[in-house]
Amino acid sequence: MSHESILRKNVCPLDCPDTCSMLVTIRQGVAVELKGDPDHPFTRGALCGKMARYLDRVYSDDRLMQPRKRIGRKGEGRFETISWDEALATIAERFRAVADSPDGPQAILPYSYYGTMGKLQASSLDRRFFHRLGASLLDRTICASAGTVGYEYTMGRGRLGADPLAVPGCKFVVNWGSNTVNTNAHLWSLMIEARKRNGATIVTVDPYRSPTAERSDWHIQPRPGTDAALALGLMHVVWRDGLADEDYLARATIGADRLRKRVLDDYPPERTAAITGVVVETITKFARRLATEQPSFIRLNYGMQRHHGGGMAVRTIACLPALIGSWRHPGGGAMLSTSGAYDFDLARLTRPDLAPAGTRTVNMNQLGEALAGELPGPPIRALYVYNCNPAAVAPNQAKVLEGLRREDLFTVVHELFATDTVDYADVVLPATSQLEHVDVHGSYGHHEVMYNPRSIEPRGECRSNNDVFRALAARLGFEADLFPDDETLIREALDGGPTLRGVTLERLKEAGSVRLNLPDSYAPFAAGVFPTPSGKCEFYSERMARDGLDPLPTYIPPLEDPQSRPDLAARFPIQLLSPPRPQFLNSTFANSPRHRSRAGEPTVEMDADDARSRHVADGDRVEVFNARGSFRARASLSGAVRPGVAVATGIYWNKLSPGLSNVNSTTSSALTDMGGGATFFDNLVEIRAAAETTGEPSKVDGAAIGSK
Ligand SMILES: Nc1nc2c(c(=O)[nH]1)N[C@H]1C(S)=C(S)[C@@H](COP(=O)(O)OP(=O)(O)OC[C@H]3O[C@@H](n4cnc5c(=O)[nH]c(N)nc54)[C@H](O)[C@@H]3O)O[C@H]1N2
Ligand SMILES: Nc1nc2c(c(=O)[nH]1)N[C@H]1C(S)=C(S)[C@@H](COP(=O)(O)OP(=O)(O)OC[C@H]3O[C@@H](n4cnc5c(=O)[nH]c(N)nc54)[C@H](O)[C@@H]3O)O[C@H]1N2
Ligand code: SF4
Ligand SMILES: [Mo]
Repeated sequence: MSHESILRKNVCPLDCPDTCSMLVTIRQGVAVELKGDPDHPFTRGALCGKMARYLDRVYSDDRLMQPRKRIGRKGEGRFETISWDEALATIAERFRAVADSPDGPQAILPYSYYGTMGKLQASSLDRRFFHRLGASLLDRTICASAGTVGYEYTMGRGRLGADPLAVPGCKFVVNWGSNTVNTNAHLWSLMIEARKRNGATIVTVDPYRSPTAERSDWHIQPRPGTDAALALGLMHVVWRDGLADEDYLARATIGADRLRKRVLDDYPPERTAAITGVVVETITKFARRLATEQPSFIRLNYGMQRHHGGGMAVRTIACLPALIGSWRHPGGGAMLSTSGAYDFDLARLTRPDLAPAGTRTVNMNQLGEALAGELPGPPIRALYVYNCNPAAVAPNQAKVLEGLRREDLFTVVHELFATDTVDYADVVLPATSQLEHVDVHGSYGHHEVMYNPRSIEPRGECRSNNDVFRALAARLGFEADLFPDDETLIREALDGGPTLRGVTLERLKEAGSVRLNLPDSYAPFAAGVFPTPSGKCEFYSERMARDGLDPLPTYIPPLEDPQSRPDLAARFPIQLLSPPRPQFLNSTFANSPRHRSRAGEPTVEMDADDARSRHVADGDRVEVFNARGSFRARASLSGAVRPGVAVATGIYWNKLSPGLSNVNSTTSSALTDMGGGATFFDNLVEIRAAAETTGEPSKVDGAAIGSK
């Protein structure tokens, strides 16, 4: 038998802006090595520590290998193996029964996010299937929708921004609500290059001394959720001190006079300092350096979006580069996401036209409310979860779990592992890993299109998302031509707009990764033309006025903040942030033994005085709680937060956590000011010392996970 190795290029499927190219060595049908691809222009041969061990995950004994049906109570995780034929027949029969009942097909809810970012396995035949079925639509708001809407009001369609590859040419680099070191590691490398090459200063604006803040030259530590106020204070200094780029302002912006008046009247540094907790000297110095040390670059990320005023915060910060003229330079300006640069034909892939007119939309952040029947429309009687682990990641967890526990709810979960969500399924379907299915990827952190071949055969009886939707469509008698093979879908996706011209499946298969049709030195707003209704950067937005929002940038306080809610803070005085733990990708890897041992137990970082007054010492077990719920963690007094703030990084699985619940038992399902986004970080809690052992987590690698 031949022992020859084959080398394939695959794509990291995770919900991470870097979208790395991976070189996989296959020997006798088995992937034996996986490493970074040095030829990839953005990721340049390096994988992060999480994905370097992806083969452990692909070949894990804990993989779900066959369909299963529930034999225990919901949440217990007891199942027995069934055939695909029985699984598909059961689902088709139940969906048909619900669709034909007086509640109609809208009583069926798909629930997914980006367990894989692949265009095919994340949003193609799944959408066609549920549209054709007439199921409720899902608004996928759990991550990025507040900032997306806020940025687009200001900057226009496509959320275009600075070219990350040009960052090494910058002089002043800001991580604003971004833990770039861990969440966008390859951009961090380019920031370090800017520091080495130009002596660039790296600044991080974050209430938490994150790994990124620690490695930065300057850490600015505002109170959570006050970023818009800080940005308005910066604008005040810029205008007051004559540092605005008047030529760019006149040519490329609309509403500058009104904004100038507002910030000069309402946001003097003293008031800004009182709101943000950042001292006047810091505000002044930050404004002056950002304006004068050009090109300046702002990596705008998700930290500030997970507060009630998150959309307005992103919009407000997005006005800064136009005020100081940094869009003139390659690399200058701001970057939220590069995904809008991809002209994929998404409508053709997902076929929204197949959904009956007037179909209701459910906001995914309100899964608990939806399952409790508190939203308009028919009750949810069937739920189909894929690419997502809502029992662990969705806010207001107690309510979500209460809904998932409903005996009259028919739940399907398609997964690779027996997650917290799987434990509530009636039918569990085993999913393929990224090496076992075909896909095509864009990115939200660079400008390459990438092809992911099937490099190994599916393990066990695993099937890809698209394969399952093809099979279900056939069982329900849907038109076969709506559910073609994956290559046809890739060709349809690529047959899009100008940035994809010349990007073909053949080229992708040959090269693995192809740059979008964009100029090499990409500076989208150098000429001062924006894809907004006015053609300008909209400091004043008529559309916002029409949508009932303040048309000018403003500060919208968090819903749960001692300044805006002293009554609530009297009971729950601590603002809790819960960004990702570096070793996990959301809740992915939280069951992988190596990742877990590196991540350690759940922790909550607290201020030392806050701890002392609660009789808590470093390393003590504590309970973090509010009216919504509680979880357990070890106190860490590392000096990373100010008094009144705490950080519990996640996302741990409930069943693998001490106390059997994670941070989302405390988070709120209130929505952001725009975009219907989640407010995970807008969360007042109290912390108290807890007994050392209460509630043992399930074993990590043994039979206690799920039914195995
Ligand atoms: N290792 C790793 N990488 C990831 C992920 C992961 O789970 N693990 N998740 C991926 C996904 S899905 C996403 S969306 C991105 C998220 O990546 P980022 O955008 O970096 O988001 P977070 O890490 O959630 O938050 C960034 C920082 O914002 C801070 N922050 C919290 N509140 C505020 C605030 O009010 N103002 C400011 N200025 N900062 C605030 C947090 O303390 C945190 O350090 O990362 C992706 N990359
Ligand atoms: N408290 C708090 N909560 C948060 C966040 C936070 O910062 N704090 N972050 C939020 C953010 S930014 C996000 S994006 C969400 C993410 O939440 P999720 O989208 O749920 O992300 P993951 O936890 O990574 O779970 C994805 C699941 O998809 C599965 N999967 C992977 N590939 C496939 C496939 O091909 N097919 C199928 N069927 N399944 C697959 C994986 O095994 C994994 O269990 O969480 C949100 N929740
Ligand atoms: S998680 Fe992000 S950094 Fe890590 S390999 Fe995947 S794309 Fe690259
Ligand atoms: Mo996300």
